[in-house]
Amino acid sequence: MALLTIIKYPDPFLKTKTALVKNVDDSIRELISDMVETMYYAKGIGLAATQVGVDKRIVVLDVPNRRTDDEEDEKPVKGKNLIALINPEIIEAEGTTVYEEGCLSIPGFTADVERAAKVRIKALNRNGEPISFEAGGLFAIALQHEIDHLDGILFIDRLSRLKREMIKRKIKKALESEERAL
Ligand code: GNR
Ligand code: NI
Repeated sequence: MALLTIIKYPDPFLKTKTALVKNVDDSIRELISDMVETMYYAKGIGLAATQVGVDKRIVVLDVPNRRTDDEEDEKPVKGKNLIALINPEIIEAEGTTVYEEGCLSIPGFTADVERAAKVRIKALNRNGEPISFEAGGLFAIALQHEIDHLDGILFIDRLSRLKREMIKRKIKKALESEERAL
């Protein structure tokens, strides 16, 4: 087990479109364990390999009270909801929803982001077996946020040009004043 370093914006590695995992072997499972440890340490609900400087399509998530869809009568799942996905893909998307997102790679900043409300995901699990499931609510939002990271996309890239330029300027200012404080 090891803690990994989370890369921060504007590091250009965050723009990497990561590579498919060809073989789910012990080294991949070890990377997943390290990503899970890092996600919990950083108190995130998800983490993508891109954020720890690894050029592989792997994400881990633990969204509290996640539900697999947004059916009215479905009870929220209690406890830990840890999931690791290899080569995840969105194969269906439905509806739209807006949520105030944050990112461990852009600490201290949030913005309202519009995404699909419901998604169907296809991926491999830790044993290299194919899985597919539907997600709604915050789980669906987090899945889209993490899969975006694997394509080099940050939540600020999903904002209107005006809002994106505003938040980028704010982040730049904050980073500059951090620099001056050193
Ligand atoms: O911890 C996280 N919280 C979060 C909140 C709203 C929408 C997306 C997220 S993901 C984020 C962790 C992270 O940056 N994952 O890439
Ligand atoms: Ni993020």
